Amino acid sequence: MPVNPIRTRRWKSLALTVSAVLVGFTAPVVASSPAAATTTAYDATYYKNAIGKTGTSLKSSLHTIISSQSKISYSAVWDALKVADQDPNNTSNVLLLYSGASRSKSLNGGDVGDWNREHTWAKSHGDFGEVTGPGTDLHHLRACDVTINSTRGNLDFDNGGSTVTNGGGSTVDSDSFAPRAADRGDVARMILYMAVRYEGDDGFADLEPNEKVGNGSNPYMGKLAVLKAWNEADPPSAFEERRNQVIYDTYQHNRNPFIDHPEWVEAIW
Ligand SMILES: [Ca+2]
Ligand SMILES: [Ca+2]
Repeated sequence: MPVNPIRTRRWKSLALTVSAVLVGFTAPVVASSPAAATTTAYDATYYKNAIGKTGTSLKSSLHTIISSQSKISYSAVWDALKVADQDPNNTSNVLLLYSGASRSKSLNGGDVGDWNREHTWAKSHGDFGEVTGPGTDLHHLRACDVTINSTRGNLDFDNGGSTVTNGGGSTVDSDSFAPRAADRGDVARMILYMAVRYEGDDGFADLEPNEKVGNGSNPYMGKLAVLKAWNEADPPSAFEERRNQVIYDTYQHNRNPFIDHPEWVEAIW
């Protein structure tokens, strides 16, 4: 079910084509369109102070907007994920990040075959752990198969590697992990939410994307260029938009701006 009924999209490439014709030459054919410019039901309210901005000005405005939030404990994350990550085709199940598997909500735990709480921004990258804050922020916490969560570990994100068993098409090598195609945009938007939300002004590290793998315990996550491409290739789905709305309405009362406005990724980075 669409979350924002008045949400509309128009393609930047169309606008570029029109302007190119106006100045008298033919626009080149682009291989892949940039993320669609969007309008949402929240532009006149929640995002009012960010609309029209770009670059560091946009990032700063969004940081202020999304930093106003409620926070939940790590133990409360279990039940929140049972709501936020619910399988749209089976209300008894959650959908698992990276693999796309559907699994009973009751199988939360730490054993093989269970699902647990994946920190998409690995908690070692900035050492925020599981105390209330970035370690319990639902916008990057996702239900995930225990074994696949362990395979991902704290690896940075990049293309390539060998196929992960039961990973839905996810791949891994010694220094990076790539989710299945349908989760790549989700991961990019979660990582970039964290970069905007956490700026080092609230007792936690300033989280930022960079172009590296092997970031280890540094408060960085790579690779930015790959995450940007994933944001373009896998736009927000109904599942992702519902999840954003559930977190906003019920738990944290803040939003992931990149699910509402995926074109803001390019506007900032
Ligand atoms: Ca997706
Ligand atoms: Ca940051």
